[in-house]
Amino acid sequence: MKTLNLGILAHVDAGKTSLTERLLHDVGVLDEIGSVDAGSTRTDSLALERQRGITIRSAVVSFVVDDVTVNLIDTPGHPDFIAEVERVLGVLDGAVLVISAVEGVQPQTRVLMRTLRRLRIPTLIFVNKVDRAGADPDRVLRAVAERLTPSVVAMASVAAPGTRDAHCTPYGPADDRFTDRLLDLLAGQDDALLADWVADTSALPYPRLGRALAVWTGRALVHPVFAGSAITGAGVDALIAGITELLPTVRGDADAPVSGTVFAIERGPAGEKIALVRLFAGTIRVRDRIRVGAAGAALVTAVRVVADGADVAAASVGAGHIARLWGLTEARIGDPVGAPHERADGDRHFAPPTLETVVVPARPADRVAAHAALSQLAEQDPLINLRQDDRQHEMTLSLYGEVQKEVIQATLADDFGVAVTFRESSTVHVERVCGVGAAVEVIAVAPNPFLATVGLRVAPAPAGAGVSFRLGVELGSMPPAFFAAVEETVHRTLRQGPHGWQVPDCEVTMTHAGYWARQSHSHGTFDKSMSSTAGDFRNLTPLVLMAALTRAGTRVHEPVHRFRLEAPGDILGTLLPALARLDAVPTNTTGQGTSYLVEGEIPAGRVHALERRLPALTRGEGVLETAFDRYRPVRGPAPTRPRWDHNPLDRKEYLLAVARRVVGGR
Ligand SMILES: Nc1nc2c(ncn2[C@@H]2O[C@H](COP(=O)(O)OP(=O)(O)OP(=O)(O)O)[C@@H](O)[C@H]2O)c(=O)[nH]1
Ligand SMILES: [Mg+2]
Repeated sequence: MKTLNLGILAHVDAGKTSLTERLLHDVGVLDEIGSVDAGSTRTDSLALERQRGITIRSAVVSFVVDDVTVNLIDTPGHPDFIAEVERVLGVLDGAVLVISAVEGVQPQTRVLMRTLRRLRIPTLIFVNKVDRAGADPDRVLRAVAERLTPSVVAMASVAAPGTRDAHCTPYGPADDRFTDRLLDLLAGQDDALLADWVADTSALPYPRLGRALAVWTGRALVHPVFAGSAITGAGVDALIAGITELLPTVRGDADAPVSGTVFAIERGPAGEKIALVRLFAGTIRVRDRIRVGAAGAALVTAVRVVADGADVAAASVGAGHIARLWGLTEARIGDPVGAPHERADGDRHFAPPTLETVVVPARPADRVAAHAALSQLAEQDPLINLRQDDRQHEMTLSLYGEVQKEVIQATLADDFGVAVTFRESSTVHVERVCGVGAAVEVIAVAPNPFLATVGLRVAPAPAGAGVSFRLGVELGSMPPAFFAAVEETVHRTLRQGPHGWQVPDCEVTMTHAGYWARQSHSHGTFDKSMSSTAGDFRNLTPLVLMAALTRAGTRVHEPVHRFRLEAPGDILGTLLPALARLDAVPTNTTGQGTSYLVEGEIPAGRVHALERRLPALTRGEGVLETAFDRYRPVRGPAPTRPRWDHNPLDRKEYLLAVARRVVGGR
């Protein structure tokens, strides 16, 4: 049996969950079709999802069409839950990108499509809601070609769009205009096809075009566009055929060594940890011991797979599939299972959270319980990045937005019985390195209190490049454990640069290294005052790195979103000054009949204020979409963030270390 792990992605409310439900129904898994509005769908199963009518967690369901098992992952569309999408990207063989025929291409759609194309994930586009008033599939198709990618071809025509009777007819071999469009698109990619066509312009048989379409769709260079309605079912047959015929299925080698990846963590009814694993190769059986991440081998105590819409116990799971595994108590999201797989890249695909907030338990006595509960949530959602301030004992979370905050608050109350409030969210800035800077501290040379020589040079790196650590000294000049301590500490220290913000991208080169070899007292015990330890390197590295960073100079940058705001035309005179007061800068304003479309940039920290004021500003008629765009240098004085961690620039701690060293015999 072939397998296809398929993600359904889209902007919020495009109809992903409704489409998932429709697909499950049309392939015969569900007799009764559930509805998002009634809170009865298969994939929006959390109580909160049902109450709010939005998807919060990704959910996996499964069905079989012909000889293909499709594991379908319904993802959330709200930008606050983009981390859920991030985690499933690494396990997808293909995707359906849903776009509403009414709202059209949104900033979030562009973010998703850009990422799907960059990762070369074969993607079909589905223009949904053709039955809803205002649906205009042709306009959406043009917007797709202009704003997402020109490499698209419409696969069906829509009659009576915008009415309950809207229906879709797939194009076929008899439709010359369709085959011409196909040929145009494919000949741009496929040299052999082009050569055959040039040789005989009338004789390319349709099956050949169909095969070429599948090949280039499979390479994520061409995107067939389907249309229909998740609610009426129009056009869904053609989409199902497209999924099985145009997206590449996998047949992993079940006899190869085990190789997979953990892409989600859940908790079972008894609080036990459940790892969702995509297996690329090999077979995992109950009672197998398998290696997970850095934690070593663990015993698999149970396996459950999704099959035909249900979650069932299984004795094993084979290559290509997705399973829930019990027993992997140390597993974390992103961990390789068995041998690492080439697709497990561990890279960030979307921007990190741009807000943070302090969590305050309603009753001070709940602090420990709140921390334990948040730690469990952080395990399921590593990007919330829970941390505790060493001094104030405050708990801080990173967030994508206010809806995520409300969801965390409700989850803590409902699932853990802990009531919390949040301080007002603040913006997470980043620091970018301006120039090149170097610093060095030499062993036994004052004021260096540590038994280590560390020299570091920092240099800027392009946005998104990450932190790279290189050795400018001989690898053999020191024990590997000391180099590892320096490298680890470099990454840790860069979480807070000179202004207290993360330095996400820079090049760090170790220019000097030195240590004192292990010495023993005459009676044979280890003499700490004469022998370097990894701790010396861990303590010295932040001091040297911060000195180098300060010399290189860093500039604080703030996150900015792109916004798209539709508003009634007559209020433009009051809207634009109001936007200016929120630091929003319109870059484009276009009239659309009686309404206006304003596009522009707004600092991430002002998005929530704009959302709050929108109803009053636009008589409740405004529609706002925003998505993270980039970081830009802050204007005016750079905001600083207090240190939550060991402070490498803290004079007092530094002097204490010197004193300890003196007392310790140096
Ligand atoms: N008329 C019409 N309404 C639809 C269609 N698909 C979805 N809807 C409605 O649109 C709303 C959102 O649908 P969902 O399926 O929850 O959308 P979603 O993309 O899963 O939303 P999130 O997961 O929260 O991003 C619901 O009220 C649906 O009933 C459609 O094809 N036609
Ligand atoms: Mg949904």
